Amino acid sequence: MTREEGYNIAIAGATGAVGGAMLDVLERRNFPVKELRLLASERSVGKKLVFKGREIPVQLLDKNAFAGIDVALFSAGASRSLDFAPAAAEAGAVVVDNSSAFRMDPEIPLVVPEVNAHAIAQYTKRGIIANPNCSTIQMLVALKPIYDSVGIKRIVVSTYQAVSGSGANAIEELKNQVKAYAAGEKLQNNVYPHQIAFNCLPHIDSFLDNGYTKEEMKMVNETRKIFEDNSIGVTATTVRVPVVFGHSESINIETDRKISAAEVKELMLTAPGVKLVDNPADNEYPLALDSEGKFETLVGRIREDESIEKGINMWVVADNILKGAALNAVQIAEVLIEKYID
Ligand code: NAP
Ligand code: 3JN
Repeated sequence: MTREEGYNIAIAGATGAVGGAMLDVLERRNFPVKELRLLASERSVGKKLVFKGREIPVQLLDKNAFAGIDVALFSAGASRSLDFAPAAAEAGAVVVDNSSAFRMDPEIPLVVPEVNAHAIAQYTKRGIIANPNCSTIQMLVALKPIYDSVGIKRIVVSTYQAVSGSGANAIEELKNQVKAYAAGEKLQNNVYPHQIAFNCLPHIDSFLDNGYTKEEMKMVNETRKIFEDNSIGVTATTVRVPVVFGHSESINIETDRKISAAEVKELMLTAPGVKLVDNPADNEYPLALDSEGKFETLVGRIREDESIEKGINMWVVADNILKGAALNAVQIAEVLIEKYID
């Protein structure tokens, strides 16, 4: 990092759940911000958001909003990314995009800094870097040290995803349903096709012809791209659960070479971005409630899969809005200013 006075940062979608978390993460990590430009729809123009105790008015997200910007963090949905990210890159900003719009584009790097920071160098092709889906990010933070140590042949993952992954309306829906249930009133649902309170919905994003959901196939395809390994088998079942923050994942892997549970625990102790929480004797294991507000991915319940020769089971939890979205994007920006832009 060379620029002492800081960098000009834009947040597209600043008024949203992820955009708001980006503001917090920039502040918590003391990112060297010179100008912060907050962008959203017409609905929010003039509204003020607070950064480091200072009120900043929201401006309109349009193609002319990026002059002089060094890094543009996008979290305004995939269609806004398709409409405006190329214009931001054209104006000279490096875009870090949180949506699925560019993730599988071969010219655009898809990055989890703890896993494949080297891929950031490819940003020069299009001026855009994609942030993976939240469920992929936390899974790969936990699996990368095992992948490097003994190789991974196959991953079987089931997710337990918090409602905050569907935005602020979904959090309201869960809370309102819990209140209505307690009051003995009729429960209303608009965001989800079924009641989410006291329920589990094996349905995240839309269904595809192969019977999987888009969310499930994001985990398959993004894992292969990030590990640069098209031979790795991945099968996912993604489930929405009545939790507000923190995605949990039950992960089963088949490794190329045998690894013991003790060796996996040892690897997790030094794995970047990981906190080992694995002391079942004292009822200590990763919990969604404990992940809220944390930067680390919590890993526990590590044990050998006794049904196969070379298998491991683990339970992986992270704050889906932080490591799953805002934090990962800011970490990418940190690498950009440290290594690539001055
Ligand atoms: P949200 O709370 O609904 O916020 C959406 C943001 O986009 C708001 O700032 C909104 O501005 C802005 N926006 C919407 N339509 C716009 C338009 N036509 N022009 C300009 N701005 C517009 O949603 P969120 O939960 O923060 O998620 C936002 C996006 O982030 C998602 O759609 C997804 O692509 C991505 N995301 C990624 C992950 C991940 O797994 N990495 C996780 C969650 C979300 P107004 O307030 O003015 O409407
Ligand atoms: O549902 C979740 O827990 C994560 C949601 C992610 C999401 C929500 C709306 C649109 C995405 C994503 O990041 O894959 C998108 C999208 O950009 O496709």
